[in-house]
Amino acid sequence: MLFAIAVTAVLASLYFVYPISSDAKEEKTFVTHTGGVIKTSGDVLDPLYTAQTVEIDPDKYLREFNYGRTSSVDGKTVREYTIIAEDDKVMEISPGVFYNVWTFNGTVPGPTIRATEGDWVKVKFINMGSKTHTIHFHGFHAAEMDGVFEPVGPGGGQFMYEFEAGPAGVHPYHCHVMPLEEHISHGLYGVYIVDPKEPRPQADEMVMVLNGFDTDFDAENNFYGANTIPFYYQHHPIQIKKGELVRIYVVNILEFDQINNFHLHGNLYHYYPTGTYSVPSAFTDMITLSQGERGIMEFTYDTPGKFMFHAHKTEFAEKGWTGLFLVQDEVLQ
Ligand SMILES: [Cu+2]
Repeated sequence: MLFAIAVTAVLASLYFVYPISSDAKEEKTFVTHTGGVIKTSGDVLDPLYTAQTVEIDPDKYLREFNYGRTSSVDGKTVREYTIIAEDDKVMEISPGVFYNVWTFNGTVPGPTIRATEGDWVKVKFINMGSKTHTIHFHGFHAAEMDGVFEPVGPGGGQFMYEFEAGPAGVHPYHCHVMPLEEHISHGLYGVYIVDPKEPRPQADEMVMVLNGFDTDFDAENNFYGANTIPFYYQHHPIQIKKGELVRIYVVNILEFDQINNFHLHGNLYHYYPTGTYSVPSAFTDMITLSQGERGIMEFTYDTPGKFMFHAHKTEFAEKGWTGLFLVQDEVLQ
């Protein structure tokens, strides 16, 4: 009897050490916010990325600023950029998920255009797509530079957008051709930063565009992310330094959903709506943004470690909009 109890106890303990794993790959069912049912083993919803599987590189995009070709005319700084639209590329936006992205300069989002308030900005737009496209910049410009009533035809059509940079802040740009929802959701957008004449304090600066993809064309996003690739910064934490000011230019361009948000763990940030205020409007760990809303976040971590950032709309986080900051000690000099 004692022997039987001992054997049972040993077997029971083995069960907990070596749990039966036959259901590890079992498909789980998720119900989306509009009632759609998704079945997945988790391989798609929480993928592991390798460099080989990423055609759009969120690490490169994060801290890459395009200041244009710079010259001086009558004492005024002129910055010239070239943006080329295409709409025939199919890219792997998540392992095994291929999607027809529409791109500015070959990526989603397009390049981050950066100038200083008062600079003269010239953007040569070339439409190499098969559909009509434009660029509509937010910010100050003349009516004929609005990218709404000046359609640029496919197959090499061109337009020169020219305006004085302003106001200082963070602004989106995007195609403004109908159906707008289709042109934006496929990826024709980017960020336009205008620095104030008196520069902001030195900081580790980065750009985060909150976006998503409707990969089954039901007017509902299947994936969410910061800078396009779902779960990317979860698997590739963004390294920042303890004690260093971090400044994030955040833009919500998400189509189909009413809101998006940005929650930071273990810390709070100063938030400057549209980046046009010189004093923050909030000291918070979460902001909520509708489509086109944007701002500047500033924060510093005083302790090393891993800290999450993600949409506090849980569904978005679970479908890709989540990441990590890896706070490291200062490098000793
Ligand atoms: Cu377009």
